[in-house]
Amino acid sequence: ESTRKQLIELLTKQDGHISGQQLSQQLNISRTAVWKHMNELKKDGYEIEAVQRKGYKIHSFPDKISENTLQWGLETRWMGQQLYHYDQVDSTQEIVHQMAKQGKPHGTVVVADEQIGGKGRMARTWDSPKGKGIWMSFLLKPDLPPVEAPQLTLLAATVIAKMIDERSDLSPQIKWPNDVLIHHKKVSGILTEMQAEQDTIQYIVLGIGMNVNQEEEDIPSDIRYKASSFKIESSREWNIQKTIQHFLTLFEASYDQFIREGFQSVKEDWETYGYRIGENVTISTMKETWEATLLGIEPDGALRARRTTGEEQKLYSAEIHWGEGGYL
Ligand code: BTX
Repeated sequence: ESTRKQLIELLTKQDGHISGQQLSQQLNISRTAVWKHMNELKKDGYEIEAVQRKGYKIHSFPDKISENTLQWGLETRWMGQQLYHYDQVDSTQEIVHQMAKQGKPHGTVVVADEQIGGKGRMARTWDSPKGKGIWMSFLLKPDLPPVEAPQLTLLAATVIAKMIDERSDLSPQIKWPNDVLIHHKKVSGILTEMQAEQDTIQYIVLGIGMNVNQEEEDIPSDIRYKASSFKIESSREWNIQKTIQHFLTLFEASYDQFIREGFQSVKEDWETYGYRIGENVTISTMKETWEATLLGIEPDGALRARRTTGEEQKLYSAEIHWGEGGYL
């Protein structure tokens, strides 16, 4: 693995070609081993030119995602240290649930190019077309009481918003609890599923869908009015591997801080991206629907709102909407 890394470094540093002889000397491996590594790299989507008597030259890095390319250059300590990539799955959530039962560690990540049974919340579906987005789930084993699990959803939303913010000129916003919006359209969703026993969390499967490179026509027509992608909103293609790696790095740092310092650190970040705070909206729960002003989030992540009667409320689960078609 480290030979491969060094090989890629040598190829990248060189302007022209680098001979098999030089590579074998510098890496301290046989010419045959060099050749085998080259074939592996090509399989992973690296474009490498081989010219007789001149040697090798790297032309492009892969767009094709693999476990290797995702882990290469990933500078996390625990997040994604075990990482699995699939071309097509029903849902990455299901795979991580199975892995949890097999005893896979905290921080295990599953990424798929395509989901044919992508899940949203409450039995809704999540459209996950091939190669157009990031469809991934992680296994987390926090030492927290089950009531605090929803805070991880807010944490994940904050990390997605921060990642978009750092990689573009866009201004992402978070609609409580779990939608990330750009220009008022949903570009990402989060699904948090928990396995708990009385007072302890056994594990959490945190699923994240990010619409990255969809064009207008890749988005199902019935949700086009409320859904978008990073590409549509920024008018450029995004590198999916780098976006995943950036996300995992930021997630690890935020998660560690959250565990160390509690929700306060997340709350501050969340508030910089909070959507429609201070505005009038319609709130629905299973029982009723009413008008309210969004006030912000509570120290525990619950939503705070004020009814038109003046009464203030703390909400742990609800849907927020406004105007016509404002339901995301
Ligand atoms: P949600 O229930 O908040 O949103 C689902 C609703 O969003 C759908 O009913 C539909 O109206 C709309 N929608 C469906 N697909 C998309 C899309 N691609 N972009 C924007 N809007 C859409 C949000 O649920 C939670 C989504 C989590 C998805 C991840 S992907 C990896 C992991 N595996 C899996 O099966 N789910 C999670």
